[in-house]
Amino acid sequence: MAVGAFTVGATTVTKATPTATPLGRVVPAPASVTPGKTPYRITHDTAIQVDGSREARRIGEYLAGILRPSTGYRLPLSTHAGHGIQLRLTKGSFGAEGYRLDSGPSGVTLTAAHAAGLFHGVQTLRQLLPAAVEKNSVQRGPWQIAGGTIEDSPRYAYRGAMLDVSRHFFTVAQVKRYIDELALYKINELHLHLSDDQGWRIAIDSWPRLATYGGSTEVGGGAGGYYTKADYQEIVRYASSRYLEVVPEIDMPGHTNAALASYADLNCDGVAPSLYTGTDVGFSSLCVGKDLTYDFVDDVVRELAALTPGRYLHIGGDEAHSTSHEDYVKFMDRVQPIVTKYGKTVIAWHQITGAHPVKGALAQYWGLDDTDAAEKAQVAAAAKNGTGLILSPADRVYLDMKYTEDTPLGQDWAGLVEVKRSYDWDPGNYLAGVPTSAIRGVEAPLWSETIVTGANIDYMAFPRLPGVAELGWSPASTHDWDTYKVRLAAQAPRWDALGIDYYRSPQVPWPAS
Ligand code: TNX
Repeated sequence: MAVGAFTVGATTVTKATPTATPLGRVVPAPASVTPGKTPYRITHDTAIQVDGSREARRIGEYLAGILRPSTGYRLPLSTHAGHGIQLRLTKGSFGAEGYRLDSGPSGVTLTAAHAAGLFHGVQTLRQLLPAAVEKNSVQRGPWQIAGGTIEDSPRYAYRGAMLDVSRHFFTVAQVKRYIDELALYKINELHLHLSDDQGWRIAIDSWPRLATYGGSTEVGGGAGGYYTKADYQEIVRYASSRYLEVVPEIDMPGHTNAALASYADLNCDGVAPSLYTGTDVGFSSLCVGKDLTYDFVDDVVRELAALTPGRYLHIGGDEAHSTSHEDYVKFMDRVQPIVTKYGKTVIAWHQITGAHPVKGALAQYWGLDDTDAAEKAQVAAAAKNGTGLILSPADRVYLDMKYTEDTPLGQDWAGLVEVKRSYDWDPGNYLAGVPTSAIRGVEAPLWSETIVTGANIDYMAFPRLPGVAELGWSPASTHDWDTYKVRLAAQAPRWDALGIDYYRSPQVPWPAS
């Protein structure tokens, strides 16, 4: 707080006026920050200037949608030059997602080469404003943005979060809310785990019982649910309006009880098992020897690929404990070409590296710090051979792991994962023998065996998710727990304003509320 003096009648009154949030106090940490002297102050006559492009206008509307309710200002969109907030798309060396923010007394300008960069810049701008800007009713300002320049672009192109909508089903509205939370931290990939033993969550026209029967329950025996094609497209559209790409996953050949229960013919013995509502893993397998299995996969992949504008299709491949190794390899050899035939890049859990990953495939590592050396070496060998890696070490970034023994939700098979532990590692040197170029990024999965409500999602994701987002975005040179925890703590009033529940870790110096 700065202290300002003013005079009322004959008395001089000293009043604390809030200073602007320092330019670098955002999550993820920007690549470069040059503080200036004088802040910009948003007032009733601020306008949001956009260039002629449709995308800049759309992002301007999005920004106005955040600022108008809390400031109470009109903040009209305009294409005329003048003072205010400017959003500009121009050629420049910003990269696919980078941006530049210039702030001074006459305005704030965000410049980027691509819309995603402008959008990420808007998230930075948002975090530089007081947390009350997130509220839905008129709040007191002042609405200052510190002066200076930020030049920012991501370390990794793939910065993901996964939501398991199979173990418990989440509605379109719940997924949209999570998308908004992810966007605030510049996450750009939303991986949806759409099928598992406990539920099939996406309508497939050629195999309708997958959704109507296979989607009719969930862990604990609740009603489950599934996305119609229109629902799924609505999620994809909303994600893309927040510059996130949807990565759909159909987990195969294990984790398939819901499909096997829906169609008896998919089973080697022709007998459909019951629906499953427990939390065991590794007991189901598609029938690798049957041709029908590949007709099924072809239909599912074809329909899902057609609904998905994104580049990727995730085929799972983890915990296939009921599939022999030989069958697993055979299955993956047949299924990966189906994915590429429909124009998608294969992603699979890192067990795929024990088979033959196709050219261009990405493997998602979900081992632990102490996963045995042979398994890590197999992943590293695949990486040397050209398989890209997404890092999701379970004892670091699995958002369903308990923070401490007392965490009411979550599991602990990978260990207890406090906030510092989830942040304090480097994706760049996590796996020995992996070429730097093989690391495509990081992803924080949220498995939902114990996660039932939107508030449960928030509590497990916050405050760990912003740390994973920072590992994916910020240069390694900014990595420092002691300064990170202060920036993280400063996010809490924003979560309060947004109604985001979070774990009040004693490791983080939260502001007194
Ligand atoms: C392991 S991680 C699984 C999931 C579980 C999760 C629970 C992975 C690829 N498989 O089936 O939901 O643990 O933490």
